[in-house]
Amino acid sequence: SGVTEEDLAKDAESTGDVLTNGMGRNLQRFSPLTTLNKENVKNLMPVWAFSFGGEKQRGQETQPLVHDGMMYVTASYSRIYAVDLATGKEVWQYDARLPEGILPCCDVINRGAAIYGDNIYFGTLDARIVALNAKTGDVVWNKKIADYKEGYSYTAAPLIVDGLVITGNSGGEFGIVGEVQARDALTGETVWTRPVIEGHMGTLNGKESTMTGTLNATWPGDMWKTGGGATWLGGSYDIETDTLVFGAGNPAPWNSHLRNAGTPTEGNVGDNLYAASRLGIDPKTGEIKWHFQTTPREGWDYDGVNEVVAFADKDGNKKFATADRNGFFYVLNREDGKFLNAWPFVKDISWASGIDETGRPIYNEANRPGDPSKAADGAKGEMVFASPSFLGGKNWMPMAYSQHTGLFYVPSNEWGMDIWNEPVSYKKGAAYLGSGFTIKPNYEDHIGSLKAIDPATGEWKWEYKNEAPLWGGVMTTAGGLVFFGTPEGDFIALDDTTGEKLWSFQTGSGIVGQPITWEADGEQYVSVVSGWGGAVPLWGGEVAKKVNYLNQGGTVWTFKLPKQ
Ligand code: PQQ
Repeated sequence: SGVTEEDLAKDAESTGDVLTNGMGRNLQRFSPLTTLNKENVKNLMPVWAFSFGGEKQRGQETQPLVHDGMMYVTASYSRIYAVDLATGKEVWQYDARLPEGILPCCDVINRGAAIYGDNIYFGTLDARIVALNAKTGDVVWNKKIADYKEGYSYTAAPLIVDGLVITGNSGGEFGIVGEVQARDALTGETVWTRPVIEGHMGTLNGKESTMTGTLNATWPGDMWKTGGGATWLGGSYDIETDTLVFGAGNPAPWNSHLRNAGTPTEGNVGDNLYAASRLGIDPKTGEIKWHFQTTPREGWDYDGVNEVVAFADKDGNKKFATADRNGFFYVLNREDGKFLNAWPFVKDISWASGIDETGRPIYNEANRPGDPSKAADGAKGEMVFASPSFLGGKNWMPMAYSQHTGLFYVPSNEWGMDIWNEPVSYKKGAAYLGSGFTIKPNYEDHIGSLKAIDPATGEWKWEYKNEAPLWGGVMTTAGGLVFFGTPEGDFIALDDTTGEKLWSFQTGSGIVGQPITWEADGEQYVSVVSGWGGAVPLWGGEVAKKVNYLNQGGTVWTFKLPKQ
């Protein structure tokens, strides 16, 4: 009953299991199931709840996997559980022994596992990747991705393509270098590595392969050596074009004036490739096939990591869509990543007035935080109020695409920040920002905003407002439902065409997890993990104070309709 490449390839259509992060390689988070629908969802009831136990709580951002009568679910502090699907009883548990001194920037979270053959794969906060036997939880192999003492960590779900386990890395706030690595899934041996900051050398089968980009073309001096661009959200695989798609985070440090290689208006000098970009990568060799940079000369912490969803438009044209931290929703060509269109998906974007026909932002330079070296005291550059905040119009939490409505359901947040730059120099294992900031809500009554967006026009068909910032994944179904959770603890189903609330259930802690659905014996099940945390309570400034009453937790909730 080992999971094959074919099983992974048809995960989006097969309804009996959930084998990939994203509910299919296209990351649509769309289920063809209709058993549960607009008429009967009001009767949805919990069937079991599984607690992660212990005193370790904090953010539970995971997406469970379902296979062969078991659920595999990761938890905070690098834990993973196998749970009996029928009863909710634990079958095995594995806790990674984390060293003192790990440096995750944004909570001790994990976003999920991968499954292939007889193994389960998951990453740990000390920047390792572990293969476990799916039946027993015994360790098959355990490999180091990078040195946690330098600030590297790992929070994403690994990706499996053609017998390779493909991973990104975290650590962008510590001047690390973003990289994608591919290992043999059976042995854990490294096949290739691809740093995403130009000037760095890739490897293939233990030998140097090619340099990323052109040394110093878009970076001044040695800045590329500690250039950031963490590939921290993992990536996806587009089978149609045989391409891995990975995003790269913000360039380091945040202070963009330190990263200018010349006159910013000339060519792409100072763009800091390939930070704040999406990259198309050849899965066999690790060679970069294309790139699209969302925020060149990034200066607001607008990481370019957000997920890229593959879909077909109304005329059947194959496209990508991605909702960036910077507040713009992009549609790209699937063959070469070329820019097709972009529209705002949040209100009040202040740093750019739009995106030009080449895909480059039309900057509002007055909204770039000032250069501290030009300040009278040389210590604090001019402060600006910029929107969206550095936590983004949308952060890591995945959107969903419905083949039923042709709409994207985008979890967004309406907030801004005071931001200023400060002098900074690189020190191994220390924060490398050169910025200070305070996040503020843009509206009195809501920050969270789930929008239904038409990818042909950028039009918002409806908006569902939530008081606290939305921080969990979205799922949609052919039954006409949109599922998501709130930090206030409600797991909610909306009507996919009107946004009307059809059902909700209070889970006892904030939801920052990613819902799934599957079918067994003719019944449709829905699961979501509840447990408040992630970046908002840690970095949210005035917003964090506003939501500091929310309780932590760690529970998998599973629902279905009562038996007729
Ligand atoms: N992680 C969260 C979260 O899980 O709530 C939010 C963020 C991260 C961010 O806003 C980040 O900028 C971020 N950056 C990095 C990085 O640059 O390496 C890593 C992570 C992470 O691994 O969780 C986050």
